[in-house]
Amino acid sequence: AIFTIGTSNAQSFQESKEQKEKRMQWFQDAKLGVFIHWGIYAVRGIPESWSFYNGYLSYDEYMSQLNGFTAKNYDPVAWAKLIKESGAQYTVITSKHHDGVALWDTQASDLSLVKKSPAARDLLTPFTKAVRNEGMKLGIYYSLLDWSCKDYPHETRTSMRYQVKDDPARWERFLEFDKKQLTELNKQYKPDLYWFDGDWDFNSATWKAKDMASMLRSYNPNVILNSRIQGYGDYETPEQGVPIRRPASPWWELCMTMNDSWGYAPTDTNYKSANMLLRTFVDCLSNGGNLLLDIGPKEDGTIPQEQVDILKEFGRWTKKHADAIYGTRAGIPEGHVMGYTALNKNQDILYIYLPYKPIGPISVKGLKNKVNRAWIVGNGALLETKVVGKAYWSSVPGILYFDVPEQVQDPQITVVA
Ligand code: FHN
Repeated sequence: AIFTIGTSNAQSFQESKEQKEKRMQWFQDAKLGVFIHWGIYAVRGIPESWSFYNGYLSYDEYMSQLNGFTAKNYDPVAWAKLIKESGAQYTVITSKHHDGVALWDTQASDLSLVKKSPAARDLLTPFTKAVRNEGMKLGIYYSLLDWSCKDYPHETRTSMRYQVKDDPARWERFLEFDKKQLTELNKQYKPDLYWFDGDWDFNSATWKAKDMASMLRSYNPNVILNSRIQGYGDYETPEQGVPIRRPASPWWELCMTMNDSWGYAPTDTNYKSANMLLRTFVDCLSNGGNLLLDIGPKEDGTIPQEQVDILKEFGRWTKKHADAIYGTRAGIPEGHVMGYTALNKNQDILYIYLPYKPIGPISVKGLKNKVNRAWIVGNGALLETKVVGKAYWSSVPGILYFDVPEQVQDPQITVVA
């Protein structure tokens, strides 16, 4: 199949199934990314953008947080190192959320932390450099809608500025505004991935999504786009929970918060434990997807300790179990083994993630091929296996059993290969 994305005014874009697979390879192999929601909402620790849109406080009160955004302890190199240490292979940072406040020195408007906050500098550029220095891929989050831009039709939940059909020229101006900002991001950072958000008010034709995708690809033909660009995305973007049914696409990514907030929210103490998040991670692996785990730094650039601790525990676990993470593919269907599974690329190693302390042996049903050996990932200890119920005259595969001795178990999730 050839997919064509192209228009008269932007470079046309064609790719075969094989080319797409090649373009998506780093993403499919990466498995873990870290998401960063950093903006003025961290000053009061309130929900990003939605707090004024939903009327919890006025727009002016919300925007007055600009005066408290200092970034005075911001250390982008330390951020990148911590993210790398977690085992993430890529990171996605909010360049602009729905509130319209840009983290870089945009020329499209004055609304940036550079021009309007005491931080008074470009916060995006040093981070993008640090990310690349750590050998990670760079993703940029960009909200297509902008509740501050006077040319965007929706203002708050209860007030609309205008209807697109009544003033198409004004909507055109808004699209040009987005295009100008995206062009700046393309030229300054050439991200490996764009993480769009806020496309829900309009359809693909109104967004001119085809032109937009084409324009982005004209700057970087290998760029990867998430699905929130109305039909022109490369992968699915579920939020806050692993889909119950395995997604049909081989490319998907779950984005998830550590507590219930995307940005810094000191009153939200509803943190998931590292164990809960690691379970979610292996659930993603077993269904062939990635986890994009979110952090919300404070206005001064400090990452909350709870979040640092979780990233470090991810780091311990991912380092030990690297073989069973990076480059793996979705596992065997449910019902064969009590636990999550994934396969290596060659499809000749089965990884079994055990999110519990086994009482007695683990059993695997329905393995038709001979098992050469079984071992504990990250430790190498060989396990004794035993097959029962396989008679030489029968095609029934029998049941494979093995014990996982206490001393080789991981404190979080043990992995058997
Ligand atoms: O409205 C946003 C929300 O604030 C946050 O950025 C999440 C991240 O996926 N996306 C939106 C809702 O889907």
